[in-house]
Amino acid sequence: MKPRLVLACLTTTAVIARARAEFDAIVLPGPGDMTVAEVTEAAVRHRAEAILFTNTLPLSAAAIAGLPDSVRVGATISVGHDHIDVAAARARGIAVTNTPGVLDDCTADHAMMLLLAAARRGIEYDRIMRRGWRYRIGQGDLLGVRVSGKRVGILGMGRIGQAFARRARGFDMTVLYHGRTRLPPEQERGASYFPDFHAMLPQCDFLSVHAPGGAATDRMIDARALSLLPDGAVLVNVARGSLIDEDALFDALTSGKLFAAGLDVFRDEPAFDLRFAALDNVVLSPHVGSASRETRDAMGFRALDNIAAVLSGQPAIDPLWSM
Ligand code: 8YV
Repeated sequence: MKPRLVLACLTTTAVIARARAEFDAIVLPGPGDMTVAEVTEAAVRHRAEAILFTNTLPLSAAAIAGLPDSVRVGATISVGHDHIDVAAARARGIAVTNTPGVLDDCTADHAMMLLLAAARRGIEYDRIMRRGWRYRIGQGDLLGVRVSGKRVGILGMGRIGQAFARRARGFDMTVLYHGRTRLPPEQERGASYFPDFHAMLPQCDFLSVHAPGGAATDRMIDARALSLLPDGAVLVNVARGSLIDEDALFDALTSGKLFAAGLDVFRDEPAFDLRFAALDNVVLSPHVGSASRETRDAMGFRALDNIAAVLSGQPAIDPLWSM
């Protein structure tokens, strides 16, 4: 008999096919990801042993308490796990896993795309073309800011931050970083470490956010932090919207303090703050940092590998808690 799985999120055809081949899988029926109530109902009805989901499912302590005893593992198709109460899962003995490593390059690519588009006004230029152009643009009109050779601060120098640093070096940028701990030299690769986040900010022409969400980093980028950046800086966030005070960011973008921002993540998703959509100096994307075909397949497969490991009595590959 195949193990029983609730597939709670929309994912790629290849991942769904593998889930169906290897598991007795309940595949979500609707057009969207399952809600907590739907997951609970499906898990009870199906006596599910595993749940495959992503960050659209808030697995709070209450949600975990509502799961049937049959559930042994929950695998999120994401590296971020701020949507999961890991302590509550641990208390119930439910293994929880994420998908680190496989999405670093694509997420870093996306951050660089947003940085370049924000600095060089990619969206505004595209809009001019789609409206037919046909007027003169003077040498001094519609100017962006130079990227090459500038200083970029990286908040959160984990795997994705380091992948972003590699790209920044390709643009001859000077890399500064802040994180909880200093990296060993072979990972730091010449980047300057700032144990004090605020001390780094005045030196950042660009600031790119790659730290985890959650209470410890909530609103790290607030009005004070933004005021410490040089005038005309550019902010990029592909990590979590919770790291930013969005009112303060809106003020910094409209006052001219920031030249531009590139935002992939928001405090409320998908109901993001529509004030940002009205600003020409903001490049927006709908939380798609990892959204290449190859990477989304790799993330889904990694999550299935984790489930298969746990259900066969092996240790999880990417456990969020361990014995
Ligand atoms: C999303 C992410 O999970 O891995 C993460 O933590 O934020 C992303 O990869 C993915 O976009 C699905 O929402």
